[in-house]
Amino acid sequence: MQTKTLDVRGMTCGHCKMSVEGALQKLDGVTAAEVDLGSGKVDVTYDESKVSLENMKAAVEDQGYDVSA
Ligand code: 9UX
Repeated sequence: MQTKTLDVRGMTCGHCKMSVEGALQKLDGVTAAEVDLGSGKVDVTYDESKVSLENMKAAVEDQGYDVSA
């Protein structure tokens, strides 16, 4: 298990938080995703044998946000 922090731009309201957390938590291998709206940081805990950083970034981008890690 591993934890990483993603930087997401464009999240401003609580719905953004829910969309991004939901999209990440839906991925097989992600066990926790927590958005901090103020900073745009997203802490994700995941099993690196099941899901990659690229998978997670793609899931966030699919929700319409720019992401870097
Ligand atoms: Mo809230 Mo986020 O109206 O893109 S869902 S700002």
